[in-house]
Amino acid sequence: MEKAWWKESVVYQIYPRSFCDSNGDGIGDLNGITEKLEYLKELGIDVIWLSPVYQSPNDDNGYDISDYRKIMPEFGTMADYDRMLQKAHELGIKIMMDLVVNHTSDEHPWFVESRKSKENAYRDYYIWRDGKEGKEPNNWGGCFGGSAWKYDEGTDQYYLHLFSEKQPDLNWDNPRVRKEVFDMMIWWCEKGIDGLRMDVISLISKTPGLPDGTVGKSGYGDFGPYCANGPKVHEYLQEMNREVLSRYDLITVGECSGVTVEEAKKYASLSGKELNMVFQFEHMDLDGGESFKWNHKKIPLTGLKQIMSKWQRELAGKAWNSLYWCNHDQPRMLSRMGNDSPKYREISAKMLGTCLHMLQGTPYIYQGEELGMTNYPFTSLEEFRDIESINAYHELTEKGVVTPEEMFDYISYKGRDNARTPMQWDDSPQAGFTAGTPWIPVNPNYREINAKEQMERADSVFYYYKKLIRLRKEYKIIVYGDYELLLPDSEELYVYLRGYQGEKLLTICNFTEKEITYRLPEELFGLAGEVLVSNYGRELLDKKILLKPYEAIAVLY
Ligand code: TEU
Ligand code: CA
Repeated sequence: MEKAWWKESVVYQIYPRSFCDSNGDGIGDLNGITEKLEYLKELGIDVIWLSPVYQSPNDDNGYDISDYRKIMPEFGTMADYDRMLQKAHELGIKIMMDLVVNHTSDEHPWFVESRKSKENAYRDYYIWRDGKEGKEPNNWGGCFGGSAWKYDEGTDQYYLHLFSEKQPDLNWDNPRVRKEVFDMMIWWCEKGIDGLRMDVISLISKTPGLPDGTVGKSGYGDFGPYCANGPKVHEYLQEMNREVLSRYDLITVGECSGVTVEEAKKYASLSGKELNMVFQFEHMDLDGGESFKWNHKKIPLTGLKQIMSKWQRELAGKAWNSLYWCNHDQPRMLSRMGNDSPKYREISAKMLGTCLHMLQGTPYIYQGEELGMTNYPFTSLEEFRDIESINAYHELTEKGVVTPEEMFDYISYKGRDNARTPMQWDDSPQAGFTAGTPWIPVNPNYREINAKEQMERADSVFYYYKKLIRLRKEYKIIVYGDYELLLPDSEELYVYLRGYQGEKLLTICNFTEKEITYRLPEELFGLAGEVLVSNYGRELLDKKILLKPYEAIAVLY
């Protein structure tokens, strides 16, 4: 397989609002990130994916952009940005920017113009339609509740917004829109950025006619089949690749809700006509249900293994995988598939890290994951900030679909704010995140869980992650080896075997707090194995071993 730096990299995601506040206003900022670059250097990551830092009214925390070429004043200035970029580069760290171009903010000048009149030169930058018999143009619901259409009195038409009503969808079928987006991308590339993470890029091409979707529990139709992997998405991404991406040496990942392996083979084909890789959602959606993700179910391990294995196997030699357990849209994986009680928190965090980092693909670490940060212990609705959780709470309880008690439990368990509480730097007030009042409460467990404590202790989650990252640099089998799932039916163990140029790498992860006997596969009998990493400090692996709670071990043969 052809080697590439982005296949060998480890990416670290920063959610700027919650990373580090340098000026005491309670909001993380660019100078805060610059201060912490040495910390990331110590961890050993190669690339930072920076969630949006552009000018935005913050209806969806920066995923609603009103000026793509300006920095949000709360985050600093363009000079601060340039300093951050320069220092990152001096330390050998690359910067991947978030590209949010399925939609803009309704405060973006294009939309301000567009809504002025039907004749306006920018009208066709967005998706406007007449109502049908006094109602919305079709039955689609938006991701953040309600209809996906908003009526605009001025021109007596509706505009489409798959997310909040302050996030109108751009009309990618308009060549002028594509040209504007590509020009803006070139502007950032010329600044020297190293990569792009593309927000819901799978949704940019809508099926003509915008047919009604199947109605779900919310009472609205599902836009998925008519927006995800739409008819022209590959054509547009190939155009983007020709016009922009191919001219620079970038790492690119498309966030592709609704993506299947078949589609991913096109988006992320090794032929390089579109993107390097995609973020798929299948493993994260395993605990979803009738009302979207709102429930308190657990991801079944057999299901997780089946999906991870499908992606490992099917993309092999054809396309490239991304690997993630966490991001700013997901609750903490440690509280979801690990065990966040004091007894097992660290050991299970290391197990989850091992399980992900020994797979094929480019791993993404979300801020705080390397410390074993957990979900937040919510006690009231006032502690939530996220538009998705708040809207869903009101919509589902008011419709009587879910009781308020149940819904509170669901958003506490699954809500995105679990990932967005401030990064825990030390045990001083507000976890050293801010000298002021943080925009969202700090998790009270910061006194035990924080970067300072982790860095003072050799057996911490931090140093374990550091080792996982280093192993990927040292052993090509981790990056390029093939993959075979063992024990597919075990609801307790995730075991897989990688192979590369005559070597074998066995990874064993116990996802339970039980002690479990494990027998080595016969093909490895008699071979001398070298333990690459073990969360219990095990130094060799016998033919038959008693795995400890949440034990993980990777052995090279
Ligand atoms: O997320 C897209 C997306 O699919 C989410 O709506 C996801 O389903 C949800 O967050 C899971 O709870 C991207 C961004 O990552 C997210 O932060 C934005 O809110 C969204 O796009 C709109 O830009
Ligand atoms: Ca600040």
